[in-house]
Amino acid sequence: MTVPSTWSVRRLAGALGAEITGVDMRKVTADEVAAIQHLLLEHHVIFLPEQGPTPEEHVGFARHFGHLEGHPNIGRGEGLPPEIFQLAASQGGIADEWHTDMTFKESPPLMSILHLVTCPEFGGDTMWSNLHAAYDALTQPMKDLCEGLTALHDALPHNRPEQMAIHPVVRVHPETGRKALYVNSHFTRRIVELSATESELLLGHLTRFISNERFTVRYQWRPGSIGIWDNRCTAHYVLNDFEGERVIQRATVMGDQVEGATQPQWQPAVASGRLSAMDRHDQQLFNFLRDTGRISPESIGYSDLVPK
Ligand SMILES: O=C(O)CCC(=O)C(=O)O
Repeated sequence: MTVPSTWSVRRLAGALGAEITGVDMRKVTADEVAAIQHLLLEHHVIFLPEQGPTPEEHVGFARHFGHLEGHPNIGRGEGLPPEIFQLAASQGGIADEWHTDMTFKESPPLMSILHLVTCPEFGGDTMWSNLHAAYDALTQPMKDLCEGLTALHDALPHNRPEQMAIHPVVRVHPETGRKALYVNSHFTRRIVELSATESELLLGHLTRFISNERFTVRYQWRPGSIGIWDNRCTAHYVLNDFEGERVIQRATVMGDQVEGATQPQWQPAVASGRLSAMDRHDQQLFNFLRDTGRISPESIGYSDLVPK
């Protein structure tokens, strides 16, 4: 794959991220779309400065990469096309917790395309982390353990805890075959095969681990900049250190199929046998496993005691 000779690609950090200049997102050809996809696979998050598209141009560009959907839980903002959702800091729209987009969905977004519409005078940078690099940096015993685990993700941060999905803790990127540590502090709630207390410990460690500075890039926005990230191998976080307004609009490319490195190696760890006060910590996981037919209540012996 050759990148058009009129483009220039500048790497931004050792772990991930590149800024591409010379692109006009309003007029990309099929070859240029392929070049952007290629650069995204290489750098995981890429930035196109000085674009400033209208919402319709933003949608037109994003459509080159797949099927778009608005956000299921966050309103899109007055007068915007349904494929765009907006976060305005003045309305609490500051995503200052590490996350990968919508991992509470069975089939989460594979890619997100953000337009920085209103930029604060200072601060409000966004950080991304390379989840391949985080996986690669685990010790072999920890890799082996994590590869056999799955995790429950939910939309509790959107007041929709009933929206849940289970994903492998280590996933394989469908295009590159690389492994990634697929957990985040915003949406990942519980490791399925560990007890609640074990899960808390390991998830606490892993979600902190992915945000280690050596796996990250930090981008300083200008009005009109576009950021494009691969949700299959990155997580991101907004620095809530600015004053005044900050508005972003995002188009979200759907269609990811999450595949694990291996099948789960153990059974779900929900209480069995005699019930105790601690078992309430298993209730969300138990209900999801029961409602999705992954577990039969009889098999763990407490069907009636956990209300639907
Ligand atoms: O505001 C940003 O820079 C990132 C927004 C964000 O976290 C998201 O769109 O998921």
